[in-house]
Amino acid sequence: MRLSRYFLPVLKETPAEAQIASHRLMLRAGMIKQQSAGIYSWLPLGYKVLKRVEQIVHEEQIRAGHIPLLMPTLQSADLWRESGRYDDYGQEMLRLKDRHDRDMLYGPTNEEMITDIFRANVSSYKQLPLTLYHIQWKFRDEMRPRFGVMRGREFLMKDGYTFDLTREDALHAYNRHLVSYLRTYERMGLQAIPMRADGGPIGGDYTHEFLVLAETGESEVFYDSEVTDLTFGDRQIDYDNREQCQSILEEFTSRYARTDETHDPALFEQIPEARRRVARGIEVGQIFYFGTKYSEAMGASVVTPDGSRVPVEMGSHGIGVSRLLGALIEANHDDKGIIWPEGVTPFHCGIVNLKQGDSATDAACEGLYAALVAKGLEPLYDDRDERAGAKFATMDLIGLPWRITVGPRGLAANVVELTSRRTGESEELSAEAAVERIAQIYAGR
Ligand code: 5CA
Repeated sequence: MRLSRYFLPVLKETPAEAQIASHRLMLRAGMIKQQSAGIYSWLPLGYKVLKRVEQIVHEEQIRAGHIPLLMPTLQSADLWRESGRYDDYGQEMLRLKDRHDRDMLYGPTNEEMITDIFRANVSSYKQLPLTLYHIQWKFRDEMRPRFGVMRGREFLMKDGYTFDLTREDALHAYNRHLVSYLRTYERMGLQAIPMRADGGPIGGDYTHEFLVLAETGESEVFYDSEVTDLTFGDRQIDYDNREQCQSILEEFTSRYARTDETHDPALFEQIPEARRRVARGIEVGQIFYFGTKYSEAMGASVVTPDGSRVPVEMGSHGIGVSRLLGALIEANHDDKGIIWPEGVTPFHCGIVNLKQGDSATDAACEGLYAALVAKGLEPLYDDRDERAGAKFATMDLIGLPWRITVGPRGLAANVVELTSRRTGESEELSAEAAVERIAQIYAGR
């Protein structure tokens, strides 16, 4: 993409309404525009990152054997009357009427609808296990929408629903989700720690939230510092292997790590004092096992091997896809702007032409651009007729992990400059070597 032809409405001023870095930077970098409280347009740069995050979520869900589908945002109130949640959900639910005066709602989550799909189509244990998920917009009329996409009213969520014959099978589905989430967040360059939590309006007494530690997080968390040493790495996972999934769950959840809802001071005090941590975190996902809460209420049952009928065992598992952009920026920025991890960056690298209009630098930049594209990479070429300082400031603000700078002096010596956004370190090398290096960095991503 050439910047002169792109739509990147960066702001010079720091927006007064934004209280935290990620909100400020998303506005300044031209990623989002607020349309109403907690409702945003995703401008091209923001949309691009959102799609990258979504793509990683899809790939990891499919790898775990989960099946994508798509349910609508608008739902009939009648389904929610069956589960009893139409009245219980309260003011967070956006309720509306269609032209026939029928009660509708904008879905805050989809347990009822997926249970309806299940009961209409599945009746035998032979069709289990089954995990269906979608990535769809949700609406929750939050009392205090704030911090940009972090606590929106309209937000993008991945929600997956598991159907199993027995409690044991359902717990394996829970473990599988925990493992797939660890992998998902790590691929994005984020550490998200599973912590014991509370079921809230979804229900269920067995649930973990995934938290990214950040001073600006909305949740208070209590944990043993050893949990921050755990990494998933590139382990090979067989998602059908119960022992393997169970042992990963134990590895990541046996140490104390809880949100304030489930915090137990007496247990916490048993951790050696030097390892006790009280901090704040951003909840980027939550998994729930709730058994037959919805299947019983809505008549979703299956015939068992002995011919009897039992309500299906269920769980639901969510990732805050749009919130993740806020969390990623909270965890990756400095005073100049965003620093995207390579896994989610909107463009693989930037190209800065220090002397736009000079035939030699223009030609070198075009050559670099073509060579990067030929390697399957997506560069953002700043071809505007601007001062070098302004070009650097834009690149630093939007946070591409790598920048190639091309100027007359370097070209005379046959080199360009390759700069890491994270470390600020630069290196001079030939244009060909720079392309090779970038290609290597992204190989396999
Ligand atoms: N049905 C279940 C899981 S499928 C569910 O709705 N879970 S949830 O309520 O925990 O939401 C899942 C994730 O969505 C949360 O962990 C959080 O990351 C994200 N989320 C929830 N509310 C908001 C909001 N107002 N703005 C942005 N993201 C949100």
